[in-house]
Amino acid sequence: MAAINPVVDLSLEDGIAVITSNHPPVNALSAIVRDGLAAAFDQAFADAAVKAIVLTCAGRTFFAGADISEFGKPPKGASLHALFDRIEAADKPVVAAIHGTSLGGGFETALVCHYRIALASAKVGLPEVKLGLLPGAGGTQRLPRIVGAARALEMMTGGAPVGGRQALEMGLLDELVAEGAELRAAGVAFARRVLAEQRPLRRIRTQAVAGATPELFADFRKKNAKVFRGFDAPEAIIQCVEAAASLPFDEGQAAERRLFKGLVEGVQSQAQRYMFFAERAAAKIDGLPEGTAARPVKKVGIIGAGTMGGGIAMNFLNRGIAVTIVETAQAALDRGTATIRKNYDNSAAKGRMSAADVDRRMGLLAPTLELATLADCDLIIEAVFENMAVKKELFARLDTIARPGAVLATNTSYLDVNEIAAATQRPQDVVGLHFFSPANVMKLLEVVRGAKTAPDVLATAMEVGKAIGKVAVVAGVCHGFIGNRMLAQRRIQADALILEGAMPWDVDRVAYDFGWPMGPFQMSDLAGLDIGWSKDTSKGATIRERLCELDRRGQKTGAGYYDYDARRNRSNPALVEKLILDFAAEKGVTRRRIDDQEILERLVYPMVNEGAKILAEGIAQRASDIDVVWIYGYGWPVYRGGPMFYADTVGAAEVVAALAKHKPRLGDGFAVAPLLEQAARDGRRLTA
Ligand code: 3H9
Repeated sequence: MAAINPVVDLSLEDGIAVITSNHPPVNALSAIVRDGLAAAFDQAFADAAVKAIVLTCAGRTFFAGADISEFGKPPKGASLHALFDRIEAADKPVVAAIHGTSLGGGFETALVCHYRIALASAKVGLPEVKLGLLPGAGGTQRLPRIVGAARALEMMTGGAPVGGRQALEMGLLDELVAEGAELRAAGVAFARRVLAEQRPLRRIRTQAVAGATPELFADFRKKNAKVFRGFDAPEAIIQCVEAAASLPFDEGQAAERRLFKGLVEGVQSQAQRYMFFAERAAAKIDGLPEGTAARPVKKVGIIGAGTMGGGIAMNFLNRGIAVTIVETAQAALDRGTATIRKNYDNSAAKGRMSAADVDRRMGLLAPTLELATLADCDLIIEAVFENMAVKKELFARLDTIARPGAVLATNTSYLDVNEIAAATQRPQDVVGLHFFSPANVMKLLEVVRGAKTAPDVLATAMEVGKAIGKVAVVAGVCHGFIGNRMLAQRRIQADALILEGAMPWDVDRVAYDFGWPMGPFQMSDLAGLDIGWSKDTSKGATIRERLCELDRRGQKTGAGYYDYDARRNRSNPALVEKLILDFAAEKGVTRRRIDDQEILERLVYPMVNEGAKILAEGIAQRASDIDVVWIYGYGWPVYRGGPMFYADTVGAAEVVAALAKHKPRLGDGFAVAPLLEQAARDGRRLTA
């Protein structure tokens, strides 16, 4: 074996050249890899003794794509496009031998080879859309030539990879290699067969695109309008497939390159690439001693079988982890258990799982009224009423029940985790696990680190999050942690805006157009306006309270800020408009016209400001963690990269100037965060 460079090797096995890349962790096609591949292919093409070439990778995977960290930087190293042109045009067969995840540019590399074989466990796909990109190395032109226009559109705008067997059926692969077999040897044997049988050199570029009709594209756009809303990449991908179907290959590829360039230089892809790394950075905990091992979690206890407790339980049941769920009354326990079953039955009815899957999950659930049953649990999560006294009493009892070393978690959304921990004799074992509703769906998990939380408890919380498919972010103790503390700022401004002159639907429209799935008032209607409200104590001190007093308590009562029909279609009631106008008059507020720009600035910038405080106080470890919280917990549009990244795209100076302009209206005690002011003064970014 001869080293071409530190990451690429070339070896010759009786007329077959094997080119191997070994660039951990995922064989991204970085400059050094491209340089090595270009030189290795040069050598193999020039060597008369080489009759065929096998391209393979060492380590955990075949090329997982272009090196994302190189985008946006000055180009260096050999060109991928030039390399691809030479491989495809070669007069010797080139076989890609794939294992692991062959994605994006990695799969495009395989697509320029004349043949592709893969381990059955391999996955292949073009996920660039998730980075706000399109497959920019010929993928948009080659994929439809293999799988047809319709399937190519689905695959590239969805971004999900397909497994080996399915890829074989779709014609993306020529042969599957049995698991356990040696892939390199299989590649060499395959190449020999190609030579022996004098198989033609298959160049995908010469094939036609099947099934591309004008209606297909029109229907596809229409069908997906809601999912694609706000994103640039899906439309660019559709245009590439149209080009593949209507233009000669080289012209189609030129269109692809032009559209790729537009995306890669645009702010959306910058934001989505930033989020790729932000999500991975969030898993890293500052100040954790090296080698801190998580505690094993095989059995979980959950206290509270309400919406939250039930949703949390489902996460574990889905992963085959046994759950004991505790309630105080049989009726509540039965209701909670029935809801879990109903959710699973609904999934089964939609074909997402089998009846046996439902039974398996329900078989792992042990409902009980006895708190003492939790004695053998490794992790106990409290999801009861949001009341400090109740939680403290519960944790004091848990202290006497839980086995030594069990992790005791609270799902509180706002309360002081240190105070809850202090109710036990083992504050080091207490941590916050803040799930977001619906807890079985939302990806975010805020892991709240108490002052005394032990390092291995924190590590356990992060591991558990990963095991149940969540994106876990560490937060420090404060009222509302990262997400809800910032949300409160948006809430304050939304309420002020409707008092000063806007209507709820104006505010919601601006929020929706910004990219949120819904605005603050729609969100309130969905959650219920009566959270924390009671008829007996209501003082009618806010618009929300007045709505509750009219039994307009949100969607559940068919009315809130909006009216809802039986199908939950919204309309803007004159009654609410009058209620707001009367309320404002009563408070002596002279209403004025508020433009959309002011609405947007007042919804978003106070959140950014709070984020800067959260960062300065060390409540969040890094600015990107705040963005991860907002993307995964609150539907912040990922193409805007989270509030802190968004502020950087606007510029800290501009944010500070807008806050100064609105200051008289931002509420008593509103102060610009020193960190934000500093960034504005120094022209620095908030995110790295
Ligand atoms: C593209 O190809 C464009 C072309 O069409 C056009 C070109 C002209 N680059 O996720 P993990 C790092 S766009 C750089 O934790 P897993 C990652 O940051 C690309 N770095 O592992 C992490 O670093 P750290 C299309 C990358 O086993 C480490 O590797 N391809 C890249 O859970 C481990 O990653 C994609 O979008 C990369 N491409 O999952 C695939 N990929 O340890 C993106 C990973 O410092 N990658 N890293 O935190 C993935 O989906 C997953 O990483 C993968 C492995 C499934 C491969």
